Amino acid sequence: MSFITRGFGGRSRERDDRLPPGQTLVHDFPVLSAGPTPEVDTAEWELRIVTEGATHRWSWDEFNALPHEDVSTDIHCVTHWSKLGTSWRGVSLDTLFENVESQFDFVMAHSYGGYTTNVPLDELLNGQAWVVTEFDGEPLDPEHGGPARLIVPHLYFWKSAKWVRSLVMMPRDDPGFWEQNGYHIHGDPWQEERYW
Ligand SMILES: Nc1nc2c(c(=O)[nH]1)N[C@H]1C(S)=C(S)[C@@H](COP(=O)(O)O)O[C@H]1N2
Ligand SMILES: [Mo]
Repeated sequence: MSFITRGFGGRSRERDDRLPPGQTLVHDFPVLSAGPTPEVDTAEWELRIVTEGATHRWSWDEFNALPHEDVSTDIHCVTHWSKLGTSWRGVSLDTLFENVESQFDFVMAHSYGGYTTNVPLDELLNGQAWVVTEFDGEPLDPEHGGPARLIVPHLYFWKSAKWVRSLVMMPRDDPGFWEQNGYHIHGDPWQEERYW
């Protein structure tokens, strides 16, 4: 699978295997934001997980004391760009959800600034999603979601809420901001779940 056939003018088999249908590679890092970049002060910042019974909260210091992981992953934007092998550092949602109990199966991610996006809980667990504070070994740029953003790299990148503030458990898969505006409820790039 990871065998690379690369020659003069040839194509990389590995690259082709990693590029979902309809996507084009980029080497820069485009910024896509529906509104202005919110100013988020880490002294005031908190991350919350809200269930039907409890609110779990982490201050910036508490969050930084959690076990962190380095994540290398491909990302795919619905506007047709993909970026391979991006490097992030943050806390796995498996860690954040360790002591969280809920009967609900769906999550709405809410951001500072008001953005929302919905994801089924089982697509955030088992090493599929992180709240990250670093990109390429540096603190995450505010325009890319700093101080902290969600990444859910196996889904189109609009599911990766920048400036994430809370993860709210929901009984149904209610649509978030882009999902209410015509984007697919699920967003798998390999199935081209772009719009609906
Ligand atoms: N809070 C918030 N998160 C967001 C967005 C946004 O507008 N606001 N845009 C989404 C979209 S459509 C994409 S493609 C990615 C872009 O992330 P980037 O600007 O770091 O490339 O962020 C996603 N997360
Ligand atoms: Mo996007």
